[in-house]
Amino acid sequence: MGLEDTGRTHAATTASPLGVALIGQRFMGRAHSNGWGQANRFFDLQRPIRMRTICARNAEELAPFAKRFGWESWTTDWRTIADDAEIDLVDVGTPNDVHAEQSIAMLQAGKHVACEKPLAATLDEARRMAEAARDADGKTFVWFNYRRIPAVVLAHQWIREGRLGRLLHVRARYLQSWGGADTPRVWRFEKSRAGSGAHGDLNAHIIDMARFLTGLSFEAIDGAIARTFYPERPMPDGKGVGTSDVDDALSFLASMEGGVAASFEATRCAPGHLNDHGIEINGELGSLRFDFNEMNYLSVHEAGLGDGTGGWKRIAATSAGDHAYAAEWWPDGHWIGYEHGFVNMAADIVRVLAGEEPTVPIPDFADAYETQRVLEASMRAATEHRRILLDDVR
Ligand code: SOE
Repeated sequence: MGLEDTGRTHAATTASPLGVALIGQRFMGRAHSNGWGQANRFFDLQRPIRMRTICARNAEELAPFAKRFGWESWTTDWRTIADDAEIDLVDVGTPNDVHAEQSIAMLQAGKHVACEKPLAATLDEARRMAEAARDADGKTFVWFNYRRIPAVVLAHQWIREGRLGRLLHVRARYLQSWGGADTPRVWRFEKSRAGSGAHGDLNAHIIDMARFLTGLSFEAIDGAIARTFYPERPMPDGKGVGTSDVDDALSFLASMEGGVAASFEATRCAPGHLNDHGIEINGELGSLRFDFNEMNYLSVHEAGLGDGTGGWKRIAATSAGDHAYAAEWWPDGHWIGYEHGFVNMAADIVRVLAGEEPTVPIPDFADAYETQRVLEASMRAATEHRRILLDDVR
């Protein structure tokens, strides 16, 4: 896209608005609110998004939050959302232990549901959510937001076109640094609320990414190691210490369909790795590498160039016409960031609800349940110190 092509005008739509409610107001509340608001501005959508209600527990913070992000109203009682006929879709952006209760209630009330990842705190809850989705009229979506980065979409396309040939090897990591000894014992360190630690929070993303990019399922977890480095942490109110009973790091080796050998690592205790995740996929004809810290690029290597011109190529995935979502944003080479994944996802959700195809598939509850099975299997492999077959985890 040339510079003169920016500032596109958007076609006015007369279709009925899609009424959205969001439950949750913290980090994901901000990311999702921004997603719904910006999607209206940057994408030509068949149905405009109406940001009807935001729900969270802290009334004092909620009113200014609603105003700032453009929500029409707010409530501290999430159950009232089920009765609001103006709401078509409920976005569940709460801690993991309430995903099941809230999502199932909303599906039973006839709403579409977009739930934050991981799908649930436990496999049982995830299974109940997938079953409720199967029996409901509403559609479901899970916020694996990194699928919606243009360079990731390009990787998906590259593999679908067979450019890597037979896939052989996957290597994925998700490292963060915020979980050191001084980090307060917030809900993310309570097993009863989060389900697991770095595993469900971070491995969930790269498991989804591996499944999405390769299109292959997991067959076995061949070995895993989980560690809780800090079993006690200072309480958030400053009064004493509390138990942290989740993993601070979990790494595992897996067999995927077709004999693909895969490795995954997650920790929140890697100083200097602020939000460092990436995936490498190696096949018979070539390799590719995505690194979030260079999220506008996809690195690719095509094997077989034996004339001395081989090597890695970095593709800037920012060109309208060639790269997903690029036409909606800025001219070529004007980078996008973390928040754009959420905006792109909000737009794709509206497309699906208007009967259109999303840019690339959005995981629904059935799909995210498959990721949850891999989470469960690898946690079992770590705690039972043995190989776990995915067929035994349902
Ligand atoms: C915290 O570790 C966190 O916000 C995750 O929960 C998100 O899913 C990840 O994208 C960024 O880090």
